[in-house]
Amino acid sequence: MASTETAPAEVSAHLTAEDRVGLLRAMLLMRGIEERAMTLYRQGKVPGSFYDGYGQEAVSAGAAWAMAPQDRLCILHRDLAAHLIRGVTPARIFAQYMGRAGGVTGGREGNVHFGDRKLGCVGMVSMLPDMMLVATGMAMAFKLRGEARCAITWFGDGSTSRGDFHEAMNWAGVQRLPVIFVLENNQYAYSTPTTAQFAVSPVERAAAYGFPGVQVDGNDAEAMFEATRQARERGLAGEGATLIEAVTMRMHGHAAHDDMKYVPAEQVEEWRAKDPIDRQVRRVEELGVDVDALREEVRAEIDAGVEEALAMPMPDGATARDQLFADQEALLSDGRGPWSGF
Ligand SMILES: Cc1ncc(C[n+]2csc(CCOP(=O)(O)OP(=O)(O)O)c2C)c(N)n1
Repeated sequence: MASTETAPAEVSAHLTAEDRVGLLRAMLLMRGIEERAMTLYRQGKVPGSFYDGYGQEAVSAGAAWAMAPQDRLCILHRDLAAHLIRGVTPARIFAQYMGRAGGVTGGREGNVHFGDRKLGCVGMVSMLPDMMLVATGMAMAFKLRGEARCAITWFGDGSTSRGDFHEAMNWAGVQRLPVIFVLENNQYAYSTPTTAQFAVSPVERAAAYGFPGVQVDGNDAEAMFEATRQARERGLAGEGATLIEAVTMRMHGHAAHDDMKYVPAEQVEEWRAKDPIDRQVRRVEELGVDVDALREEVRAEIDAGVEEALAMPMPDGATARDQLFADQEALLSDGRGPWSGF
């Protein structure tokens, strides 16, 4: 029976102390990398604009932590922690931002549009929210092949007003697909507030398509983990899709060029007090972990990553047309055993 639920706030029994520190580490890395990238952007080293997920780190970290290697992730531009958790290194990310040869796409895509197939991540499609359809299609393939795998994707509140959102939700519901939809409700779609976006809480829409919608504190990495873990279990048990509404706040402008003057200052201050990293720091400190040392370790990793990326060459123009189309033979024989290709 479809329902709308609120996820429990208590600590997940499925997280070890190491996991809890790992979640904090991933969020610190995400924030540190994006802050450094903004500086590189202002120095003219990152072409295009720059988009970040400041204040939303728990949404991608918590959800990605619940996924297994054989699962597939359609990651959006505000979800860097998911790439990090899958194993993309800071150096490759900085190189991607700067369009260098060593970036994930080797300079072939927009700076935040990337995905390393070998790590189970799909290159981002910019037309929002088409990644919902891609994730749904992958889940359909898993079901048809009888594979115990799940697909997950993230998208914003603005995306819920598009037809593709409803198409993906409908097909996932009709087919009871192992797919997890993470609605990153960060209160604004560019300058449009949610009050101008939907007349009902979007999480309630899941019921209309025959699967549960769960509202989660999106600034709580552990709650995000637990909600996603449960959604994944449902998917693998053949019980179908789940919509997770992660309630959070976009703490920076839409992109580097946007000063978000349209957001009331009190709203930003209110959410600053709910910072997802501060929250995880408090928990991890209770475990007796030296968070200053962890911050130092993360900073050193970022410094080394920037240095490595800055030393990389720009791509060779002669390779510009390489890797634009799938080579099916290579995809099916890339040595990843049963999870070759997607
Ligand atoms: C189909 C489509 N229309 C317009 C855009 C341009 N665009 C990029 S991001 C964005 C706002 C998205 O808002 P939301 O889905 O809430 O995500 P957020 O940026 O808040 O994370 C728009 C309109 C797009 N990428 N795709």
